[in-house]
Amino acid sequence: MQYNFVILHLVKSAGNMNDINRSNIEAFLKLIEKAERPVIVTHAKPDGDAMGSTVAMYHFLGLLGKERRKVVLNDRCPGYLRYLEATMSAQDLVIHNDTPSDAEDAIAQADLVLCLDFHAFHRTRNLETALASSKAAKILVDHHLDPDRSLYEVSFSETAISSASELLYWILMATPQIDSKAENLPSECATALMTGMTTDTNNFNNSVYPTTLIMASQMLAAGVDRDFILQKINQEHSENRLRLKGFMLKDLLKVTDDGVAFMILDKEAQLRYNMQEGDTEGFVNEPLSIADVRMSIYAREDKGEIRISIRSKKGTSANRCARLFFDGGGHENAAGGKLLIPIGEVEEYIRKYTHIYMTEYEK
Ligand SMILES: [Mn+2]
Repeated sequence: MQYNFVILHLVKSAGNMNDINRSNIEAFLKLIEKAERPVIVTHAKPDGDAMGSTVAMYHFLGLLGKERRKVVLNDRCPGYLRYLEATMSAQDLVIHNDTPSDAEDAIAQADLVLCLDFHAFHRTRNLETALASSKAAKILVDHHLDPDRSLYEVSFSETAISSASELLYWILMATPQIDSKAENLPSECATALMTGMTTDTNNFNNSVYPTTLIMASQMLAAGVDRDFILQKINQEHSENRLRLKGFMLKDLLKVTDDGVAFMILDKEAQLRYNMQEGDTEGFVNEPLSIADVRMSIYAREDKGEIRISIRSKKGTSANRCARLFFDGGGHENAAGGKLLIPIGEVEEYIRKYTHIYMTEYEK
């Protein structure tokens, strides 16, 4: 087999991708070649990067002749990402929310599990138990902090990268099958990877590394239709979604003296605006446009818990705040978590603990 050392050298020198090396790539391909029933999983409430890396891996497995591959999701992706889902054969997609036992059976019967865009099994929600008891070999492709590498035969874990989709791009480029030519990627695979990188960087607004732009350039040269992707992710939403955004920014947004902005969305408002999964994706970034704001928190009432998204400006750690006070974590400037308190107590909680955080931990 020929391995392309130009690519290996490029990603090594431009980024910080120690895991993309010859022995890891060889081990990755060997596991796939051996597998008869590979299963791909990603985190619950899949976003563009989760779906992008998942769908791309699905098509790469197809290229390698893995006809019996399956994608197992905890829940279905939001509507604006259905164009990615639609490139897969419907019988290869199993969704735990719809058919729990089929999803668990698929994981139990898998002889290889590819884990994409999450650092711990619990991020897959209802798939956690099946993953933990699976004896199959596992491969990790992820860009979050601190994964447990002992759970995986092969792990690609890099944090100095835009997205799991970009990481998967460089992994695939280093394989003999793709041979460092983006035009060798199946076109559905390339579109999915470009989507994941574009959504996780918020269209090149954050987490852009030298390798990110090289990837974008190579993808455009290979004919990936970026206009189509941008239209799908930006211009296919409902009128309700835009009105909900207006309501949140005008009526819900509060800013504390510590430079923390927060919005708390209760069930009643979600019903009033007929909110669909994924509708508020990205809204948490908006308050960072305010000069005095260093961190933005979005709290949403969701089945029995309060889901928390946190974004911060450079120099303030969303990840540390999420770990300390919101039972979560993530990336340095983009993290998430949850609260198990009544919605009526969330404002007081956020005010109290972000005050402690900003005055005692961020000084
Ligand atoms: Mn991601």
